[in-house]
Amino acid sequence: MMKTQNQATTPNKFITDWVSDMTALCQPDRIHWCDGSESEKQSLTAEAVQSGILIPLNPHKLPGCYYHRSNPNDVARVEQCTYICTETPEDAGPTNNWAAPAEMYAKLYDLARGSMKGRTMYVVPYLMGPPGSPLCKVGVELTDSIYVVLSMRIMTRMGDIAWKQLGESNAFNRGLHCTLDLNPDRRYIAHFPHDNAIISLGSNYGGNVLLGKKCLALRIGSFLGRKQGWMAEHMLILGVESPTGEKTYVAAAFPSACGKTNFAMLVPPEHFNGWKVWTVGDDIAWMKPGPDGRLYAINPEAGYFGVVPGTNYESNPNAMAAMSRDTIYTNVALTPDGDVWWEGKDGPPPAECLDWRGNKWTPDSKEKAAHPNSRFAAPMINNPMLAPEVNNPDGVPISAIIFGGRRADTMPLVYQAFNWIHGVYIGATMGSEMTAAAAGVQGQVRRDPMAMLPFCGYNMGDYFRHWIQIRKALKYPPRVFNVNWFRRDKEGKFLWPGYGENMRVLKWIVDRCRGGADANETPLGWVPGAHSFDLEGMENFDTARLEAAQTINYEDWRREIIMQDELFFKLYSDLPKELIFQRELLVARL
Ligand code: GTP
Ligand code: SPV
Ligand code: MN
Repeated sequence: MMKTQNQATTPNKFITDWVSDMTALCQPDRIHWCDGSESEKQSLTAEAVQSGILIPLNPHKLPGCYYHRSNPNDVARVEQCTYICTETPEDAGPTNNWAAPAEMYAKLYDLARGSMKGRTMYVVPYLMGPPGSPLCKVGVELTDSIYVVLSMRIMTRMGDIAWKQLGESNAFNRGLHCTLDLNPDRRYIAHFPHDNAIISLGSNYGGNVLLGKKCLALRIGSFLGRKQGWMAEHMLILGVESPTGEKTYVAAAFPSACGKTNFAMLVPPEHFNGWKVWTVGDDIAWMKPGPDGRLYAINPEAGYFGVVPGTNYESNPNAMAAMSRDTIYTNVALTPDGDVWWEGKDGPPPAECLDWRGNKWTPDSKEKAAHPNSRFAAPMINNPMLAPEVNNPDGVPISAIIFGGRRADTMPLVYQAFNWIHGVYIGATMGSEMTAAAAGVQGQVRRDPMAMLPFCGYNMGDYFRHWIQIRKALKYPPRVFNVNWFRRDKEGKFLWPGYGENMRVLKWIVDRCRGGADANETPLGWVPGAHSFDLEGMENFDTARLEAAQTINYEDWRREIIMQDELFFKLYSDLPKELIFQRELLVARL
């Protein structure tokens, strides 16, 4: 029998019925309906601190910041436990794990039954997208994790604002999250696209449990987008402002831990006096053709769940500012004075600290102090370069789409697709080295089409077809580019300095979109012409390294095409013929 409960904060019958069904299933001791208020944040934070889930950080150095350690077996997304439960396996396609919806519901409800005994069930209403936007979606997450509630409060527009948008409607995503005992054998991230529902069990980490993010905004979102004529993409959105105040917006798809947050927060080098880069979003874009024939994008999120290691005042000062207050740090190292530390932070390492597992760490330790996938959750309003358009319900018009992976070889620093369909082919055949953002082997190159391999909620072949189709609704399709910040020399050093210097690549892209910069034709696509790529102010940079970064090595490309074929074989029966034709054209050009 339930002991306490605050009043349901919405009269919506669909909500109250569903919450009472899930209450009967999970049998929590208490229900807490979240309103999103400041006082609620304070009381939940105090409770989390008291129970040891959050550790307050030094209020002078990091005001409003807290520290969290996850279970060491629960530090990243788990693709092998992620399911798309469509009616048929063909609907989910060969790149997703599939299970029959009825069987999956039965199995997961069995695991969830009684799992919240002695615990509180939090009802977390949230919006994905600016209120009033035609793309904005309502989600409700039922969770027994106070860490999830406080993180969702940062990552989404959480609280009564969502009830207001929902009204009496039944159009909301139903998300159920039960922490269980964190046994990896009972870990499931299951999506039911036809029901707009998600069940996540047995994890308490990031993309597995902040259900608005990868589960709703990408997997369910991509499924809905195909039906409704829009796109849900794993893309950052940024605005480039010229010294005369002209703004150009671009969206870029890089796989997990391949540089989206960094690119979205880029600070131009000194040479680009008067140029500004504004962040609209750092991870997810929802895009829809507008009435004027351009492609418009919104960022559905309200915060950043960013990779911490490697972040410092040189590589990403805006991220450092964003995580300087009101931030939850997960799995970094904790110093004796209540500060946080990680590999790649400014300054020397602490003489002693506690590592992400809570063990004593010194600079002589062999293990890393921070987990490679340690993260910060920071409100986007902390970002000094937050684009004011982020709250615009109509979004921003996209001039360029950029694809990019983490490739030690083969892929040039930058090239431009000949046209839209060629651009779709480039995105569809993307490859990237695997990173710590997902559990599994690191460093191995795998195909990750449009950076959506772990996030596409339906058949990847149909997803490619959707990309091809969208072109028909666009009078002014974005130009498409490919970049690679991660090509290496023989010694294993990055050929291109990256980070702020990526402004030079971005500037060429913006110039191309505005019909400015010249380009040379290669078998891969257009590359910067001799005088259109600005290297001024890079006194210590050897231009031979740029040439090496741009080299097309035909031996590498033969291997690349064979690797691309592996994905095409897997998808063969669903693959749009246009892409096979693009493959033939590329082989002929090479
Ligand atoms: P998710 O949040 O997992 O989707 O990652 P992301 O795509 O936002 O990647 P992020 O910007 O957090 O960067 C991931 C890693 O790549 C960090 O360790 C960065 O330091 C590194 N990185 C980012 N940009 C560059 C770059 O231009 N050059 C090099 N060499 N490394 C970079
Ligand atoms: C990613 O893996 O692409 C992330 C981190 O952005 S998570 O939210 O854990 O999916
Ligand atoms: Mn991501």
